[in-house]
Amino acid sequence: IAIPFESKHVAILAFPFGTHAGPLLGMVLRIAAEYPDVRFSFFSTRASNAKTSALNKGNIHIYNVHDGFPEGHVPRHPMEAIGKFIYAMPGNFRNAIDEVVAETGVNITCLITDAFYWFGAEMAKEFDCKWVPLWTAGPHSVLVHIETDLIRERVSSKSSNDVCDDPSIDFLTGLSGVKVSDLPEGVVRDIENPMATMLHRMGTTLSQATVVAMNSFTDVHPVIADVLKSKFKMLLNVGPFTLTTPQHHVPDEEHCLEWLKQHKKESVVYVSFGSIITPPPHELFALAEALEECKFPFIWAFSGNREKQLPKGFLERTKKQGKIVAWAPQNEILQHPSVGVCVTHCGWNSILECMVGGIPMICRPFFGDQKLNNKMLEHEWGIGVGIENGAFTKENTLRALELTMSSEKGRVMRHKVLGLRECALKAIEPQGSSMKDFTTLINIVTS
Ligand code: U2F
Repeated sequence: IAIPFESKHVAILAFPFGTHAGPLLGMVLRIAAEYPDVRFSFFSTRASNAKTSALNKGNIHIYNVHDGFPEGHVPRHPMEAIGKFIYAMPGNFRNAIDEVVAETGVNITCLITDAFYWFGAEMAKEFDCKWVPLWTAGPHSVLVHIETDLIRERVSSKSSNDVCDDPSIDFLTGLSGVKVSDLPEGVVRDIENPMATMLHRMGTTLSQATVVAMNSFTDVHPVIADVLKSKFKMLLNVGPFTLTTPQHHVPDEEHCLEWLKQHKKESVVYVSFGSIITPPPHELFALAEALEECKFPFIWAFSGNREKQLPKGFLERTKKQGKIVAWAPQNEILQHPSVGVCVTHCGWNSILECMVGGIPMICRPFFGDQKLNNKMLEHEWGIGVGIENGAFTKENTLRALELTMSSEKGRVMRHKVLGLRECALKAIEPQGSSMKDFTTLINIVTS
């Protein structure tokens, strides 16, 4: 029987901050390409759609949703923007979806959302459709949100009987050695803010999803993958997205890749703190001093004010040694053989890109899942080293650079990360786990 044109309608609800909407759009691009007769309506804010260059394309239609602010208001801080947006949802999404359904006359048959959106469970019931949340970070971090109630209960009873004020959460399979101080804020402390409430609600509703998709591959942590499988109706590891979905092209205006060619194998330090973070001024200063003194060539993705925030004369003195760019073609840089280490805030996308590139990491986490990611990089996978005492000083940064670039420990780290790279490449072979999971995902979304 011929299926009538656009009888299927997939609505996609993106989280419009950090690196969330881009990977979600990439996943949708891949699904949509295989089913041109299914309509995909992608909803995010105007600012987010502009950043991901989301344009109407074939069967993908892009819509702006209200960001929660009056017209023309510019938020002073990312947290202000996030708070207001959370306050505006799900109403803003619901209004936009209702308009599109009325306009097209095609009901929603599948709802794909950022996993943050706990209300997806209820909305899917109302639409009588499937709910497919995408968790854009690692398996260990979603587990702590699922187990938040248990963690809170155990930790409060522990700390009242115990002298220890940083208890471990080793009662959770796969997370031995993880302490409360490694957890995202909002799990145990500071639990009332909008982000914390959203993540807590997410943890209690993901089990209702038709399937939970994750930007990961099974061998990242098979034990936790099994635990998650027992919590969800279905878990599909469909990453790493850099290998499984079309990537947003970052222009190389400053010719970083050409510059890398002039350097020896594994000799260059790459520095980036993702899309939200700029380290505090004294740490930027210390990092710059360490880079200059270590003499390793470097590329630094630096979005701040170079002249004001870096040491006096630094730009002039290091113009041969280093390259500073506002936004780098990071994914390609991390695949280049000249790169020896990545200094990172431990965002999940950067970690996956380092795994695929076979690059060890120096970790300076800031918020959310980043401390937990740092813990896993150091203690579970042995492919990263944390900055001593958690903040850059010239001395501790020099020690971390020395360790990763020139010591036996660094060599072992590189060996281990190359092992993970192999696993990622295996997962995307035609019969590999991520490829199989992607096929299942496409079938569920489009059937
Ligand atoms: C949030 O992460 P971020 O956006 O801060 O950081 P990443 O997950 O590491 O993603 C950064 C992406 O931006 C790219 C880089 C990554 O794909 O290749 N990029 C670039 O192309 N050029 C640059 O100069 C710098 C970066 C959050 F903060 C994290 O804690 C979460 O783990 C993450 C995923 O949920 O989202």
